[in-house]
Amino acid sequence: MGAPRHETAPARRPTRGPRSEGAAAEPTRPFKSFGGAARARRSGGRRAKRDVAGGRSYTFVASRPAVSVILPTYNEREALAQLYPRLAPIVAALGGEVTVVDDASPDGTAELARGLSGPPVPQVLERHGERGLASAVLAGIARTSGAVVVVMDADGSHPPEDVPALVAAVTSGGSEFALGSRWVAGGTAPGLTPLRRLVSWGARLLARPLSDVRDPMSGFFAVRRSVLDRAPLAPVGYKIALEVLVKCRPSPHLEVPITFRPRLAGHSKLGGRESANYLRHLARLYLWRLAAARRASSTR
Ligand SMILES: Nc1nc2c(ncn2[C@@H]2O[C@H](COP(=O)(O)OP(=O)(O)OP(=O)(O)O)[C@@H](O)[C@H]2O)c(=O)[nH]1
Ligand SMILES: [Mg+2]
Repeated sequence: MGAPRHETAPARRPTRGPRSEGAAAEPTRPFKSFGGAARARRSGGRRAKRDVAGGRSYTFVASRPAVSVILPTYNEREALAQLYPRLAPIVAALGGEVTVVDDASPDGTAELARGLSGPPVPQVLERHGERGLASAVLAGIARTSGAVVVVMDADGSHPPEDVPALVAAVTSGGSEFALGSRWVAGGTAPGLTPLRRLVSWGARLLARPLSDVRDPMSGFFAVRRSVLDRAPLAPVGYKIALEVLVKCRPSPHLEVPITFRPRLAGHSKLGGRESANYLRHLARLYLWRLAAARRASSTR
């Protein structure tokens, strides 16, 4: 078990969508380097170091993790402390890593995260002067290299016990994208109040023409990293899964039933602003779809 890896990012918005495994160019991202390990991840997750001892030469190769789990956090100190001991062994069994992306939470979430033990010990990316779930997730994706990316909330609503099923769906299961879903057979949402159910129903209705999934509002998913390179991702607000579904068109994709739990501790950051962001996001996705249809018909 090594020391916790962490870094601090200055306030700047990522300029591009996430990169796929094997991409060779250096990213134009404003993050301080992790050093050799970071360069190794960016260049495909491999680092060769030669060490000569007693006339013999050894080569050490750090392999790319199979799965990169991204945990965006804002004021989740207490919830993360409860979640991580459940999540870590599950991720370790998958050969994965965890990256916590915290936006300088006043409650000291980043500090707590840096003290979490593994394996895997989480990487902590702390952003200053920037807020936003979507940009936090994209920053986390850009700083990792696992062939499969898992995105989940850090408040315990998304059960870590469901991570293996999502990952299996995109590895051995043959899907490109697997969505943790509350609204397919076997899925439930005891964590939602009647009002939240109603809002969720309306929001799903608005997204219906964009995607055939039953739970486009879900923020719990696994995706093959290569899928994320198909389009520039720039979601407004919370709904990253919908952005990936519409712009990257993963095929086949499937929904895995989950039980959406009440948050373990702390408070929701979902408010009126996020509802407005959702409507803006939907409008952008409809325009994207329209432009894609026009491009397709003009090339015919
Ligand atoms: N880095 C970062 N993470 C955020 C931000 N806003 C929310 N999050 C995290 O994103 C996840 C989802 O946010 P929640 O507040 O739980 O939203 P929600 O799940 O829709 O709402 P509840 O069901 O009421 O919990 C949590 O892990 C939050 O800590 C943000 O601005 N920056
Ligand atoms: Mg939540």
